[in-house]
Amino acid sequence: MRCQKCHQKVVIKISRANAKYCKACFIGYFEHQVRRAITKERMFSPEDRILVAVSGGKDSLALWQVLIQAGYQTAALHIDLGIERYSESSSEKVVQFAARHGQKVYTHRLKEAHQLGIVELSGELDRPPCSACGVIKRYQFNRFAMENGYTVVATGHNLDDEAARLLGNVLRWQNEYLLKQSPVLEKNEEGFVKKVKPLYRLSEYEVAAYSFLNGIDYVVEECPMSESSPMLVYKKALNLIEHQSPGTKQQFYLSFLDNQKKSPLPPSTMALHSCPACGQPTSSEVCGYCKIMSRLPGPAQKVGGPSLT
Ligand code: Q46
Ligand code: ZN
Repeated sequence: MRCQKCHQKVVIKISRANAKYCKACFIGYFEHQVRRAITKERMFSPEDRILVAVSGGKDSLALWQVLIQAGYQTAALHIDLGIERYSESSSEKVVQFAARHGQKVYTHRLKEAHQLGIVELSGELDRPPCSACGVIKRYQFNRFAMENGYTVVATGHNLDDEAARLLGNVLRWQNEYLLKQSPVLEKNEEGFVKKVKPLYRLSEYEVAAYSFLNGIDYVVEECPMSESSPMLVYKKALNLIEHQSPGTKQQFYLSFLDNQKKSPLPPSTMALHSCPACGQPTSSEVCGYCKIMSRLPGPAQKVGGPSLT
């Protein structure tokens, strides 16, 4: 089988686009999709200082690599969740990647900051680990970016992540969440820094292939907590449909984005203000992060910025 662009040997078939590529043309296609996302959605420019949220997995490291190669100014923030073997190998991959590319990575360690990893912390709170993890990560990325002059936070969410999230939001008709489901969330005066998802047009399979073909050394093991995450069920459901009808996943998510541009949902009526405990923006009395911290046992938890190395 020959590449549709240059007739070299095919290394990947992309059913949803009815395309087949050799290694060089696939890498070209992948990077073109990222560039297209950045320009089409006006994500950032070379003047921006980009904070990449890196977990050590394929998505965030592939994103970081594309941005470095394209010459953007980047640094990364990694959250060490304190999950024994998984967090150790994730942190190791992130640090090695940064060293190999001469880039700066900051790490926030949950166990150093709170004496608890995400599993123990969610047990204390009687809350699913992924829900506590989401609050902590969003808070730390935003706060770190604001306090250190980063103009954009970039995450490695791919098409599968976004389609699964959309399915979850649609199943419950969560309008407030649907409004935030965009590859770009602009900064606002209340203190949210701009957030972007440059891989939103690329599937998980394509990101894995790109990482493999580029020799990116990422942590292959998934976070052990993902087993209990509802996102996994939504992904499985969408994969089942995608298998029967290739292209459905991208149509589902990208058509939602198109419709949002043509006839947007009514804007949020939620008013933001500064959290009285930490100053970060929130629509509740105190922000989700401070609420979590106030419920942890022991001496009052520090809500300040991350302890970094
Ligand atoms: S890292 Fe955190 Fe995910 Fe692990 S605890 Fe859940 S949310 S599964 S992206
Ligand atoms: Zn707060």
